[in-house]
Amino acid sequence: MNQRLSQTLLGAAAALTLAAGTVSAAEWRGWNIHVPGYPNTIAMDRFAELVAEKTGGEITLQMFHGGTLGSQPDAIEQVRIGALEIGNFNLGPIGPVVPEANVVSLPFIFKDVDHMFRVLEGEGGKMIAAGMEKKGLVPLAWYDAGARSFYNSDHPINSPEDVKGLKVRVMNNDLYSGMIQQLGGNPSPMAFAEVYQALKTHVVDGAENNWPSYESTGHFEVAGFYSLSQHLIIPECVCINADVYHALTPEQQKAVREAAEESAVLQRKLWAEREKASREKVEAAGVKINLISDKAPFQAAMGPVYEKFLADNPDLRPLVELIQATP
Ligand code: GTR
Repeated sequence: MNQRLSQTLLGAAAALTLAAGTVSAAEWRGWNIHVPGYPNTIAMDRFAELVAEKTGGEITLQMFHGGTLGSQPDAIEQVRIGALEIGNFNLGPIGPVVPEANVVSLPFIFKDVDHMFRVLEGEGGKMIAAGMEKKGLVPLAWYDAGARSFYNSDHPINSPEDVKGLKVRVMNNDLYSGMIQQLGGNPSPMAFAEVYQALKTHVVDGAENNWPSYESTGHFEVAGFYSLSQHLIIPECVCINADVYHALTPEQQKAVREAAEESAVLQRKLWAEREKASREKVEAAGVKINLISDKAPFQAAMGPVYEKFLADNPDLRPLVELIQATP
């Protein structure tokens, strides 16, 4: 073979390899809001490893933690339009975009975390997933985010009267603003990353979250009264852009789903451990924790929140009733 011909052949082979490489290897980027060591952070890193393993390296996922790629509402938008492929989202900020997913943000709708998972694993979960998919998000698996309770820098909350006049940070979702208003407080929708400073400088008096987030953000250092209202139990998802998901081969879809489900098993185990550890840590730091012996007045105050939601979304009444009827 003369030199020119062999060079041409080599060039062609290189071009083919390159082309094959670009066609079959996808590089995804994923968003997560939490810090290193947080259950979701560890589980999303495991998800990334499993995606690579199970697709034989056809797909790789680079995770960006700590909200470095933007706030949660922005990241949800980015995954919807395909600027990012993957996100580990809380269904709270998804609610304003996906009415079906907003049902989980009705205060006190779930009896406890197990009830929430029973709903998600049944017909309710299918309806929520279908709603999300219509808006460009496919949930691959559900993560645990425990129950959210109120905390503030002023006094323990035992009854709705104790919320009166308090400025409380909420996630961006009108349901949460309505919830605080019904309790007589002033809601302040704000990005997660801004809450520590806002509490510290008394721009807000309080906020609400689960044990691990209350602890990992340092909010307990600046808002030392944690009152166990457990008013919201909101699931989180490993979500993928719908177009990206549907462009995968059936084998790849299976691999990616299995990877997400396996990461969820890990997340739920780590979550249970971290809830305990976080509570112990804030208790040792001097946080005053109080149980609320009677939650009925809080629940009763939510009547108008439910009524408005159902008036705005009459077609979601069956889903709300399905959840309430799920044992
Ligand atoms: C956390 C949740 C985050 C974010 C945050 C918040 O519990 O895991 O996704 O929603 O709460 O309050 O903004």
